[in-house]
Amino acid sequence: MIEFPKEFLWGAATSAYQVEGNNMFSDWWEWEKRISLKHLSGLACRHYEFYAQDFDLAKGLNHNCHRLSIEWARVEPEEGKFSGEELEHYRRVILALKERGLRPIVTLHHFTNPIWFAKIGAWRNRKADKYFLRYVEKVVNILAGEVPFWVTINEPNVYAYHSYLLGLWPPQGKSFFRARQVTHNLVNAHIQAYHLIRDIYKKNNLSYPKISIAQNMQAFIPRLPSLANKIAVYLKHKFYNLEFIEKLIAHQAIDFIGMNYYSPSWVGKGGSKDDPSVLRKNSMGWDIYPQGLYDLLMGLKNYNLPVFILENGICTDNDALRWDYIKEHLESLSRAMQNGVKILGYVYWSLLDNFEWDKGFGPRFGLVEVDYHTYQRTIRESARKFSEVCLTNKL
Ligand code: IFM
Repeated sequence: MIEFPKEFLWGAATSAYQVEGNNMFSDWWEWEKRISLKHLSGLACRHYEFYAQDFDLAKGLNHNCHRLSIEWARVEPEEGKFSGEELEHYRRVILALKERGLRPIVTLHHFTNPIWFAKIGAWRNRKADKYFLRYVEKVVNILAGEVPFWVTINEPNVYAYHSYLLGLWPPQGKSFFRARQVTHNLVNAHIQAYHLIRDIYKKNNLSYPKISIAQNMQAFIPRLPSLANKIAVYLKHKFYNLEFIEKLIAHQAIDFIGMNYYSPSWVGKGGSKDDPSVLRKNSMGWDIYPQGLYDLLMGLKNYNLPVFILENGICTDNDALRWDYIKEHLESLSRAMQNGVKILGYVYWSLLDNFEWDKGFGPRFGLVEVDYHTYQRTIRESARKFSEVCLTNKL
């Protein structure tokens, strides 16, 4: 039996655009329609209306924290014009979490932008950080004191690659230079937001919250252990997984390492003794490799910062596999803890089935199933098993 520390944080995550519905001032909304995406986000899970019921479910599942994001485009639908009503909505949302004993982990940017910001070049604009900071200031002024964990930017590496290098997400850029420029601007925006958030807490005599990003990390594995493959693995790990985090550490603008882990990534040519074809897969074809979580966590030990798993999850129609996935990743996590890695908590992606970006509503990541015709929620068996771990701190 594995035991986790008493103060360990357990929860699940969502992001505004993927669950709220009707985010019509966001760049994704406009883009989905323009390119005629097969499945439009539309009403998503109607979480904007049903957040209280959804938090009841999380509480009933013994979660003690919850991660969500604020939709910038709702709060600032037109440049410089902030919506008091939407700010008040998010204040109610955060209070609803707290009333249920769920500690809020709040993300300020999770892939989507206001349309007006997209029109001026979004994160390529030289003043992107200034626009972002103005929004951050409004939100944090309203929520300071209620939020113990802030995540400024979700998966900056995924965002930069998908939107500016691979051409998959709006604005469908395909330029290495642009992806680097955006990464640079995101780093700057985070550093300033970090200090701004702390200043606001200080001004209000509040103890400092913990601030980070949620960094997507992949376990890079060489197909054959050749020197060339090992060098490629080293470089990918350095630039994809660590670069952003290291810059924030160098600027002392990070309190913990927020980590999102899903799967490994095979590097180089040739066969492998861990042949990817023998690994189990999620419904989008990503390999399942819990050892990768352990390896990555051990690699973070030298930074001397606590780690918070802010996303780990599986899309599958096989709920027994979902539980195996959770259990095996928790085993890896516990092994890393026994070997000296300090871990604050584990947040499963996602509380609800939701809009999986360009893949639409097909992939089912939820602990809770969503019927997209009736919007009825049904708790999955894996959620109940996970809830036992959350209650007892034992696996
Ligand atoms: O759904 C996404 C989420 O928005 C960011 N992290 C990965 C998840 C699964 O692809």
